[in-house]
Amino acid sequence: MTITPPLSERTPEQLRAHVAEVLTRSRERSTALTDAVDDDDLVRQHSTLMSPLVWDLAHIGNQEELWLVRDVGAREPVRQDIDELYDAFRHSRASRPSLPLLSPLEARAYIREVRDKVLDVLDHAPLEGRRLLEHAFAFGMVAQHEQQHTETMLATHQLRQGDAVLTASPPPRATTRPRAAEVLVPGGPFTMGTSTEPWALDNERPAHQVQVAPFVIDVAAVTNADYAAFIDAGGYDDPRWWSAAGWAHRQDTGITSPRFWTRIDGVWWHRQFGVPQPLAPHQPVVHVSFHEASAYAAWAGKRLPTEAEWEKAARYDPATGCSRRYPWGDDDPTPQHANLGQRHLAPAEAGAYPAGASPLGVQQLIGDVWEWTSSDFLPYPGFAPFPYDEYSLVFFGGDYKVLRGGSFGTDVVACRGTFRNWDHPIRRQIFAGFRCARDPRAEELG
Ligand code: AVJ
Ligand code: FE
Repeated sequence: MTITPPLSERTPEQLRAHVAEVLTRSRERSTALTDAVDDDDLVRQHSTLMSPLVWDLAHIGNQEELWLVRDVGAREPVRQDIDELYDAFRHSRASRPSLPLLSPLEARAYIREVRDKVLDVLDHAPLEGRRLLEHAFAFGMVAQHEQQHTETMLATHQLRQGDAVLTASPPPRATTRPRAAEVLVPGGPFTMGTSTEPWALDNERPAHQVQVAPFVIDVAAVTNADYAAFIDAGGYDDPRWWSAAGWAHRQDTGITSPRFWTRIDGVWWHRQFGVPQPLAPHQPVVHVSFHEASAYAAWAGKRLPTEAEWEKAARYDPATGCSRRYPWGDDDPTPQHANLGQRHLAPAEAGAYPAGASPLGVQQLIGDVWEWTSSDFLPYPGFAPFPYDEYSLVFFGGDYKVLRGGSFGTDVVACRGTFRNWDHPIRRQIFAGFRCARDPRAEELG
């Protein structure tokens, strides 16, 4: 294994090599996800929640063109005429199939032409002088953007009807049973967010101190078996466990189980990327809304963690009082640490990544499933939009809950201990699960 210095200490040559590597990896994945289906499938809308896959593909290229060809590279536009079509704020996802989009052939040619120019820009751009260029931030932002859309495309694949087209090895099994089901996280100050992580996005900044009261958090995410027990206990029919908005949503939609679940002769099955599977009891539950997560937690006598609690569980090192980059330390994730990057097409069971545990013993905070928190998506004190308002600013204060930690479908480049995701509390198509927390009992504080 080669030891590479942190991004902030790399030479321009090392940064350029790293950028080329992450851009290549993201393009291999978007190519694989779009080559896996035929053209008819690429232009079709598999769900009104999602864009046609061919829209994501050209949108990836258009963002890359805007930031790296035109802004950083100061080159002539490749296709200025299509900016409007691929502006996510101009057209709802539901309306995108009826737009005069680039065909699959045109979209592939377009993103290739943009990428060729970008690799040339990468060779020549100074990696200093502008905040956008420092530590190659703009390149890192574009690579993260492509990987965010590959996860979106993976969610589209999960919604797609028809035969399975994606394959991957099954996730690892648990090698250890966690020592305890819960851990106590001590109260006191904690540094949340970052001012030093070079590729952190605007909403993760700046680092700031928060006071977090002592709390107890589950070592593992809620599993399919745990969640099935909630269903069997009548959890979906008991308004006591649901918030007013959650209960209204449950009544309006008639939901009685996570998305993609069906019960056949008393046995639960779920469909994963076109393959019906008997429910794996020890894997984290996935495809539940914030409302379902909150109802489960209430039924279990617990609650969801706040965003600050989640991040303290993930980053706080009681030995030093400092915040780590990841639960296991400051090293970038490896396949031993976490289930990331679509290496597998499912979350791994609780206990499968002991090397990824936090100092306090909390497991699998990174990877497997995005974890709903109880927090609204709001700016940190001192937030400044960068480099554009539409990444974060326009979403603050909306009807969004924060999710943390990344899923099996999140690439390493788009996953950090500080990374913040958000979605509407009713959404279930994302790879979201949750873990529970609670206030400590008096005798636990002693
Ligand atoms: C951070 C995942 C909520 O996909 O809507 C992609 C990321 N922003 N293109 C999204 C994003 C612009 C964003 N999320
Ligand atoms: Fe986008």
